[in-house]
Amino acid sequence: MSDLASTPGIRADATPHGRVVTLDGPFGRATVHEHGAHVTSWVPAGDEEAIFTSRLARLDGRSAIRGGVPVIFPQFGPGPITKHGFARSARWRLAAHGTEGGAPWVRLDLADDDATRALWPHEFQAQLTVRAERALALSLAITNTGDVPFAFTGALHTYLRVADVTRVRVRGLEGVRLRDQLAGGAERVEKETGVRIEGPVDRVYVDARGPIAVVDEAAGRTLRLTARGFPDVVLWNPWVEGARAFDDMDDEEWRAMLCVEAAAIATPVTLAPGARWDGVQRLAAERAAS
Ligand code: TA6
Repeated sequence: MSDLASTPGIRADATPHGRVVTLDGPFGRATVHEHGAHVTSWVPAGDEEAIFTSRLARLDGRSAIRGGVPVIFPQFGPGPITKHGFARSARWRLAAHGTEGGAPWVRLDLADDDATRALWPHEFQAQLTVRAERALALSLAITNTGDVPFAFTGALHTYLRVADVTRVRVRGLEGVRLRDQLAGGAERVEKETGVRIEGPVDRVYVDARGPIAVVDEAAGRTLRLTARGFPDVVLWNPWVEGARAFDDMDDEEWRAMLCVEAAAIATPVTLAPGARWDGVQRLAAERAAS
């Protein structure tokens, strides 16, 4: 592996909460924090920010960052351990980097330690690889490094930046069974070809698989998400009251975000000793031709 400082398109800045890495290549610029392996920005070349990070996000090296792409592992929840698991607030380690076809990439690793085993008694290695390609590609790999099987749920809890969520349509979910978390988990089948956000939304679309297009009418842009290995999709917006209840989100910011999360929730992933699972999410932006 070449020295990070001399690799074109990659910069790592030391901060009190760990290193912050910038990938700046021909296809766009991404920012990823060692804290949580948390991506907080993706600016596709010639376009505007595609990821929402709250201006009140706590960057203290302990809290989960409000916005960006929290890595949810080993539990989406609700469940016996910390909500959304511990990976998003753990210090990952910048483990590898390089460029491929001109696109810079980094890999961050997290392994079990006393603190994680106190919460979840398993040995694992997690790796998040971030590639600033034509699409921002996030690959999460989980390996069972212990000698007993374990099961986990997880997600790439992606906060998309939109100009006005009330004018967004989400395509690609029609006909998919969903669990409405705001209705006690009641299930129904999505009827809309373009799902509109008209109030608080918190849904798990089970076995969605297809590509998702977030048509952001007010911005004149479509954000496209494709995933492999993550069968489910979570759609979430806290709306007015929900945003007010967060002290790390500004009251009006609910309008500028929509979470569309590649997830493995409905059927936990079981890994035998030595086995590895991986999932990838790609995010690309497309402008409507004028
Ligand atoms: O992914 C949707 C969700 O699980 C919601 O239920 C909502 O609470 C959100 O995530 C944010 O969770 P957080 O723990 O980051 O406040």
